[in-house]
Amino acid sequence: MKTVIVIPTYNERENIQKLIPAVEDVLTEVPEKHEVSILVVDGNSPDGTGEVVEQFSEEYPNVHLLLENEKNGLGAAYVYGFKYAMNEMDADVIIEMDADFQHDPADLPRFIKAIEEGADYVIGSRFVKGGSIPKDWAFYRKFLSWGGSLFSKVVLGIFSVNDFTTGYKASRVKGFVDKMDLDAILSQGFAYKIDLLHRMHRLGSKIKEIPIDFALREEGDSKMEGNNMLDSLRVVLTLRLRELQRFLKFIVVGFIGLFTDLGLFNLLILLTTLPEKYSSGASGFIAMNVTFLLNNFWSFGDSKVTKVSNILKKVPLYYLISYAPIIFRSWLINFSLQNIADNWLVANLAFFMGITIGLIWNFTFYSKIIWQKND
Ligand SMILES: Nc1nc2c(ncn2[C@@H]2O[C@H](COP(=O)(O)OP(=O)(O)O)[C@@H](O)[C@H]2O)c(=O)[nH]1
Ligand SMILES: [Mg+2]
Repeated sequence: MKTVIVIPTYNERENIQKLIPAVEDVLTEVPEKHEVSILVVDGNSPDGTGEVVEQFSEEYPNVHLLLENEKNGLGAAYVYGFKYAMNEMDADVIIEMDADFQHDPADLPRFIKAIEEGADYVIGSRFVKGGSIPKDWAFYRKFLSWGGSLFSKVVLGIFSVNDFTTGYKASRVKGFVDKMDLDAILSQGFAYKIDLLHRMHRLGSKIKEIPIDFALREEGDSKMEGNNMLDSLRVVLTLRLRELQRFLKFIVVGFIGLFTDLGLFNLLILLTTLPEKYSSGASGFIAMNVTFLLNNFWSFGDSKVTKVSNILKKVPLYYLISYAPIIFRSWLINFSLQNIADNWLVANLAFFMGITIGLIWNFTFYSKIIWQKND
């Protein structure tokens, strides 16, 4: 397994001088079968961080330097590093790590082990049992950090994660990072982390949080941009809004499907001699295909399937998913009439409940199985 530790730097000369040997030291504990490299992405630091890394790369063959033209933000640096790690270094796993010792190199083997044990996305979490943020942080800083994660959790509905803005992580490339359009990441800065996490989650990655102690910076100053908070808020809300848009479009498609079905059914019974049973079957089948196409090219258009062979694979799945709630609804109505009361109101309440559950069911499985988001 090839692992690349991507470390972005800007004016981290003092830190990187100590960090590279420290990481190399820890890597001696990692089993031989793992090939681990260090890729420093330097934003053309005026303090000569790049030169230091270059010297190290002569001493250690697994140390690489990627030089940006200028400081472009943390997200931009990582995207550059991710692409290089995948395309030029053949990475199976990418680890994100800061250069300032806020991330303890001693934790590295735990990340690698967790991936080896089957996790696709390992999050070094400060907000789980055993994890921590610096005690010396002012109350407002602790609150912002914790509150920001709670906010993201609730708004994005990703309840399995407790730390949304931690920078110490490991991601599996195959099936996950390689499926993302990294150029479409929502932020050039710190907030890219939230978008990346959201994408990993949407791709169905197996997420594991491991506790980390987030230390104080050893040398130098934070490069965190002042607009960080607002930018993160923007990313969280944009992601939510996009999801909401998909959902609203999906509801509209549902209505179009309903009217197509009803219209065709009436046309068939009025204009042909087909028995009602077959007319209903035919109109339902056509409506289902119409909704597939509308969902594919519109509601879920940002992850549409275009290759005919892929469409042919997805369509039967779509039928299966979509028929399940219809069968369930019939059962629910029957059950309610027999067990609650046999009247019009109960039948309609059960019908409405069935539709609501069906909507959630369909939307969930369309999103997770048919149209996985990978932009
Ligand atoms: N290449 C590059 N590295 C950056 C940039 N911004 C921050 N870094 C590095 O990213 C890591 C995390 O940044 P840091 O300032 O410590 O963020 P903080 O821990 O949130 O205060 C450090 O190693 C920085 O040197 C950037 O714009 N470009
Ligand atoms: Mg830092």
